[in-house]
Amino acid sequence: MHEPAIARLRAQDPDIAGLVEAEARRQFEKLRLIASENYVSPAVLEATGSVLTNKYSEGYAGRRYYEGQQNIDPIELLAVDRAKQVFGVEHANVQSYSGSPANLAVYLAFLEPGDTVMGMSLPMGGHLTHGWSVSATGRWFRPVRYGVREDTGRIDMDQVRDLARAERPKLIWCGGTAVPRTIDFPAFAEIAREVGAVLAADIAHIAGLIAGGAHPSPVGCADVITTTTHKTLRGPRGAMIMSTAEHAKAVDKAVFPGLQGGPHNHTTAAIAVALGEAARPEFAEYARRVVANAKALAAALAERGFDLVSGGTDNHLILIDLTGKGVPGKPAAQALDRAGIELNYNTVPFDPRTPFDPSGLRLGTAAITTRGLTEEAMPQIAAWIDEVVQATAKEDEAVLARVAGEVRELMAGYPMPGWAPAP
Ligand code: DSN
Repeated sequence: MHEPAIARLRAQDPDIAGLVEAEARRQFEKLRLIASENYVSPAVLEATGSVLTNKYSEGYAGRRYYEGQQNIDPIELLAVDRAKQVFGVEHANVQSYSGSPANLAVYLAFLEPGDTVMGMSLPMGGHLTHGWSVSATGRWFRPVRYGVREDTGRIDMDQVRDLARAERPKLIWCGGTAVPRTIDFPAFAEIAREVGAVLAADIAHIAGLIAGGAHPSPVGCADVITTTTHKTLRGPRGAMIMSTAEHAKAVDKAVFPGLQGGPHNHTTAAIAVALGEAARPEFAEYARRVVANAKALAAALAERGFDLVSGGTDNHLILIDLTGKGVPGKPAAQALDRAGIELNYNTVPFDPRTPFDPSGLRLGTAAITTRGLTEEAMPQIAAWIDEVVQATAKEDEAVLARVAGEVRELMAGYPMPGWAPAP
């Protein structure tokens, strides 16, 4: 049973309703370890599915290009105020459609085409929009890229400093999509100041941990901070850009009218709801548990001989190099999915394989922590991953089917926000 209910959808469009129900059941039964995913609350779902989707609101509160903003303006102002409070920032823009558009707005606010941008290389753990070659950001700007040290798997701050001094980027990105260790925001800030670059922190993965006090904040270090709202922050699919007051105008102009038309007001309301949840003491406890679970899972995997990039984790994310297990990331991820364990194949630093068939697996604990799993469950999860990876090498489908049943049985004991099996 979906919550909020989808009875009218079922009556009017059983095809779509059936697929929504099937997806909900899939999310209920599986061990969801994709590091960028979560389960939102029913309140966030209700806001996302509200009549606010009917309204156009180009502009900002008090300065719109459409009439009828009596309720939209206070909703957006609430979202902005809550973002300012939760993250302790001077300015927040909550209109970006998602993470990539938010990052593009940073380029529009601070750079001209052809300017130099420095970001973490994608296969090392960065993001497409930090200047990777296939992204507009790597084609329209001049990218220079840093990575991690081969001996530690941690960001090579000497390389960051040397490259910045040599290339004088106008913009430096820190943050990424496969970074298992704490980002040293003060060190990045020192380098950016020295070379006169704008420092942008992309905290999409760790925003919830920062909000909950389980990761240091880039506030006071970064000039501009971007984040999606749907990963550890546990809100709807959307994004925010935060900055000092000095850059507020440039950021807002870049989002609208620079890149976008009307904001998605239903998403804005859901972001406000999620930020309200993130301000509660329970959320700090949630963030602490996400990290505790990731550390426990990393330790259990290491005990079973898995090679973890950087040797472990400080946050919600674990990156496994499967080379030593003799199985590439893609077949392992596909087998794990058949066994009820959902994660993604991923490049590892210095990967000799291709991004579409890489050596690694990326996993995270944000979603399973929302379901209520604790550190005690992590050795069992590591054991299942180990069994399935071994079964992949032997093409043993029977093991996968057995594990899928055991996973289903475990997850049946942990309620899912937004859906429950019919009584
Ligand atoms: N898709 C996001 C992630 O999985 O990390 C990045 O854009």
